Amino acid sequence: MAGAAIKATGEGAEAAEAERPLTDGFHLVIEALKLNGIDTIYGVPGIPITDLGRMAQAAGIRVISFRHEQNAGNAAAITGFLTKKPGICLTVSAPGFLNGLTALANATTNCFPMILISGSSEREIVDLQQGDYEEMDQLAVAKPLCKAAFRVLHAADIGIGVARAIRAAVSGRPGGVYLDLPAKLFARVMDADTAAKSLVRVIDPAPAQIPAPAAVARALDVLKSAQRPLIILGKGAAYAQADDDIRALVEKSGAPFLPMSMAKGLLPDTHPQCAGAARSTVLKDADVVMLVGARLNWLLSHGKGKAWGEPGSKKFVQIDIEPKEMDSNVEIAAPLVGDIGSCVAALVAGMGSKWPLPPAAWTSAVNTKKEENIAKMAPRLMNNAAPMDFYGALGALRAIIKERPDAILVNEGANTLDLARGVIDMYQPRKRLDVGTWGVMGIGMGFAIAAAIQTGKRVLAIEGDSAFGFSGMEVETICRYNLPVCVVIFNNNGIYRGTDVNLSAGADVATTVFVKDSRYEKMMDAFGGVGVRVTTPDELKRAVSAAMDSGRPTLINAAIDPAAGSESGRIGNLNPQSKLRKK
Ligand SMILES: Cc1ncc(C[n+]2csc(CCOP(=O)(O)OP(=O)(O)O)c2C)c(N)n1
Ligand SMILES: [Mg+2]
Repeated sequence: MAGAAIKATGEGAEAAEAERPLTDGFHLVIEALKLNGIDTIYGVPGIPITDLGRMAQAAGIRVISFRHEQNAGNAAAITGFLTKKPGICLTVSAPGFLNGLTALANATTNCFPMILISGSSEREIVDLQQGDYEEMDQLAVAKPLCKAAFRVLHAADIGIGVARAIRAAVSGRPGGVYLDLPAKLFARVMDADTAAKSLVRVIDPAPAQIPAPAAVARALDVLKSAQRPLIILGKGAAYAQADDDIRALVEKSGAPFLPMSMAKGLLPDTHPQCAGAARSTVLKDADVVMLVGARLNWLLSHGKGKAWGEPGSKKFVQIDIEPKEMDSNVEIAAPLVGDIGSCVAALVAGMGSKWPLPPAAWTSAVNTKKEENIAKMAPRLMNNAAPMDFYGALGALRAIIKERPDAILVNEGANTLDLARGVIDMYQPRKRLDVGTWGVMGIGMGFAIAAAIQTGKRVLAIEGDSAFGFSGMEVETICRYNLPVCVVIFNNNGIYRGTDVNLSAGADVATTVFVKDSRYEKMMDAFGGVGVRVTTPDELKRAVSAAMDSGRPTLINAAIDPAAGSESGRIGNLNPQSKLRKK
């Protein structure tokens, strides 16, 4: 192994012994990762992991250094989503660790497999709280925020520690894992042969979880009983990489389907059964809803309330790998517990060749609604007004993705997010990456960088001006690694809108307002990329096309009418209002 270069020093009779090859903690961590197919690490260097990054790079792992750990963590998280292997984020102790922790918690919430590996300070000093350099009991802090947390104290345990972390991240419902490596561990030396034997290759890290035949039969019975079936595809379905079986399930069933944000493109949004443009109709009127890797959380109004029509009017079939997910918000008539691929394959097999199509009254009612809504939207997307509104700008970007369906779209913001999700059709699986379950700002540049690195495809990041600010410094990282990322900032001078006024007589601007007409494109210029400012949809389309053709790091500052957005985008209903506030 790589550590064999180190020789023990000794004297006299111990000379032979001294020639025994040795290795150390640094090499063992790297070898353990490589043995398990880890080829990329995202992180920020510093004590005690600077050499670990260097040596990992020397050993052939791609080590991508970021400007802030949260962005490195987000890159690792989305790598997990895209590859089904844990993405690795490497951070320094206490503050670096905490910076990475938001991404780890977000990965766990979104069921993305990732491992946050963090160096930590000396246990003896930390535990006696004697004020070590970057002192923190990181394991205790991480534990409630991730799926599993481990600490390795002995070099001989590095292999097993890495193996446990990998298996914990990807098996069952995937999630974030914390691996604590105290500084002393890296320099610990051990006999190279013994060390090699201590490494663990994780066999079958995410074993198939086959659904019970009775549960499959029950699910099919419920689906068959439907007069108005609906299939909802969640990002769990996208993660599963069971694209052909999912398509077969949807097409055999003949049911309208609704993709959740990151499941868009599993089947094209232009598919005749896609009910994305008739969302409120299908949610309200369906009588049987089959959830495929989608949770009944806030994003689906918890499966109840006004959006879901008459109380008790629906039966749910739910496919999920996590048994606890069943009945989380409403009764599930047919729980199907297993991995999505196995469950969907079993359903397709059970449907046979004579599965009845849903009543035409249902599918044609959905289609009528859908066509009505699409027709209503069309002229808004064609408007070439300046200043641009969201729809005009998104109409241009929608055309770009239609022309380049294999490009990856990253998206965050409020209006910029909600409207782009609705307007931009996706055509291929796992091409839309966004704020996920938490609606978190700050994923933009980390996701974009990892998407470019993992897939080699063009990346288009559509960012609200506020959203961009959370990770904007990583444009330097994009330039440093010369990544084919085009960032488009929807610049409406603030959060939701740029027109708010300070309610007091004070001189400060309102809390949601930024510097007017900021020249974000100069940030990209500063690092050698292409910076462009555009004010019309035509200019926007031209600039993005050029960026997608060239693959050069590009930032397009798109001036959007500061009055065009609405408060909180499409989720203003979640925003508490003061009864006392004057309107
Ligand atoms: C980490 C985090 N902090 C704060 C928020 C609250 N938040 C939601 S959207 C948003 C920014 C919206 O503004 P912008 O990105 O400019 O989008 P716009 O609506 O203006 O298009 C903020 C700060 C959040 N979701 N996540
Ligand atoms: Mg904005």
